[in-house]
Amino acid sequence: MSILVTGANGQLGTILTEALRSKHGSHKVIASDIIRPKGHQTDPFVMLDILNVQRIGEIIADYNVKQIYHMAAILSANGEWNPQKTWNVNLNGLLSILEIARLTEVEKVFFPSTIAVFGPSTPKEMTPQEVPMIPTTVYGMSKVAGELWCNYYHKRYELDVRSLRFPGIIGYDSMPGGGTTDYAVEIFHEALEHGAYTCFLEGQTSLPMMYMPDAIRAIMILMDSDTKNIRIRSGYNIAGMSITPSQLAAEITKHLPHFEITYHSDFRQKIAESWPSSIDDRQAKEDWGWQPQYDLSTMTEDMIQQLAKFKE
Ligand code: AKB
Repeated sequence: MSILVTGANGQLGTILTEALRSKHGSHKVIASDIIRPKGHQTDPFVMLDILNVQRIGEIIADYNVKQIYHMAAILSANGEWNPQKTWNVNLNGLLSILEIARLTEVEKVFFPSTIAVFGPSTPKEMTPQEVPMIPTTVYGMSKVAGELWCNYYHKRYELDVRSLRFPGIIGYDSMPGGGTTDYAVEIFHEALEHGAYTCFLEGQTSLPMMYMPDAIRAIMILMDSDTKNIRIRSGYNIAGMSITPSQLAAEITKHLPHFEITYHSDFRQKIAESWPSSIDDRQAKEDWGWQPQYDLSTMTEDMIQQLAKFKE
């Protein structure tokens, strides 16, 4: 049996593939992406355009795939440059995965959802699990629809599909691409390389974030949990920390006293303002024991230590 990761060259996909390989053995985890890996990904790697339904089917049959981590997606900021393409990749890609999983021997599917499913009419503070969801980005729209399809495939066909609503992910070993929360990774690289960063969000914009090790642990715990504990089949709220660019900059300054931040907001500011500032993840805690391990201070310390090693 093997495990397929789509979008394996992405920020989360890269690290998730490594984690799954350490757990299950390298040869059992098939990394796939539309672009060739830049170095990180080792074999087995297969090229896969998620809109190529026939190719998905061939990979699942050839490798006897029993679990799929469907990470391929276009993120919030990039999605706004090409709404139709984003809808097509994000929603039709998922529908192909769900349908092939239903018709084959695939036992479990993981679908990453996001805080982008929420919109301006959603309560901003400690956003509950079940709330109005009228997002303003096509990425958010595709993820709301995706959650509903996951729920549908579970209820109607008993497909074991599980999902998390990720906040912005901060990590040192892979770069985000095209998201609204990307500033929280860029800031570390710029702080270490140039001692300064111009942030594309305003200083007081509070957003939910999570350190990469917590994000990977959340996926692993969720996917290993007994099916009877998984009461939500759309997407679970999960929280790590809630931070603003100025709080993050102040924390970085404790380690790099000469670091300077300036602000020059762009279209991503509006997207950020439509999202929650903090998340109520009680249901994930109750159902499968979710507990984050990193806060702003421990995450910042580790990020700087790890990145400094790379830059030596
Ligand atoms: C983005 O900013 O688009 C993503 C997300 C919050 O889903 N990081």
